[in-house]
Amino acid sequence: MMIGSIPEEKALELYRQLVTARLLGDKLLEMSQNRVPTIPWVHLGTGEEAITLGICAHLRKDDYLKVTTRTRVCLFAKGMSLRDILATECTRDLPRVGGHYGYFAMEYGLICYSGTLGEDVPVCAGAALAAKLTKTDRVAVAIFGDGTGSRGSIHESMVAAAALKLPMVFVIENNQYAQGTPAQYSYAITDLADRAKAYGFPGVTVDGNDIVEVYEVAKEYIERARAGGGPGLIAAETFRLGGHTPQDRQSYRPKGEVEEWWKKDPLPRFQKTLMEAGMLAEGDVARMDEEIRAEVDAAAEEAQQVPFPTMEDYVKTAVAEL
Ligand SMILES: Cc1ncc(C[n+]2csc(CCOP(=O)(O)OP(=O)(O)O)c2C)c(N)n1
Ligand SMILES: [Mg+2]
Repeated sequence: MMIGSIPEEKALELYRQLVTARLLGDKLLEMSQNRVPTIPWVHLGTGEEAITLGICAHLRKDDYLKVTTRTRVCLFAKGMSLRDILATECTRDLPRVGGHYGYFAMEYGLICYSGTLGEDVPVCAGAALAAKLTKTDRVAVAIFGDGTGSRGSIHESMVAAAALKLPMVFVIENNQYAQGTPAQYSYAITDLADRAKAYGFPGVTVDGNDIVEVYEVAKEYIERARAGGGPGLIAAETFRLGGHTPQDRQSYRPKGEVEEWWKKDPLPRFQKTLMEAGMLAEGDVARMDEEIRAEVDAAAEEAQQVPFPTMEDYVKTAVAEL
């Protein structure tokens, strides 16, 4: 049995990953509210998880990936353990991931995301260039927000990636807002994938809340890049279901907008697809939920046992990285 081109086993794995990412985000919020020392900026991506997970389904551990701050809870799909993710979030495991909250972990091909938004995309393009020059078949994927997508660093990366035919996929995670600014205020075009034409590579807009569509398109774009066909742009339409941060009062939102988007939440949507296909039953949903909750709880406990780094740890890592 298949869902589109997704084999049943893979579809069930994706479902499990969607639940895991959601519960990990919830846990992060709970920890920050309970004053567990965490990274100060809890930028949750509730409802945006299908994009990173649909992409990671086609990435190897040695491929390069730059996520957004919202989708860092999906990094288990690139090989990080839940414990390591939460230990990083608790600022305990920082030297091992490069001493930065943005996750720089070459063992998982993770390019650090930058707090200065967009500065990380040229780094990702550099990784794609390295992959090409060293004649490996690695690819680099850079995921960034709709607000970030207008920065000059992204434009320059796209120009270079096109000219050098880099094995790279650019992904705009259009969650409709950059803090309080709606995406339609920032762009004179409605279809952000149209930008690809100007650079000379393919572009496509997908429903980022439909993991099946993301999976199919990501497969095509990543396979093409890996085979030497050059870069591409995927504009994934989604929605930031929560505030910019949990403290955001969201007074800039039109009435009813959030409620409408909750109806398109990728998690129950995919659950319904799997149930209709007979791959998932009510009992499986409840069982998986319980199992994953236990895994996330255990990871949170373990993460809080990881000692805080010492200055020596940082120095050791810095020297080792050189
Ligand atoms: C270069 C830069 N400008 C401004 C900021 C402040 N800032 C942090 S998050 C954010 C919104 C980014 O919007 P978007 O790229 O759409 O990502 P989203 O938060 O929606 O995931 C801004 C403006 C920053 N961190 N870096
Ligand atoms: Mg945004």
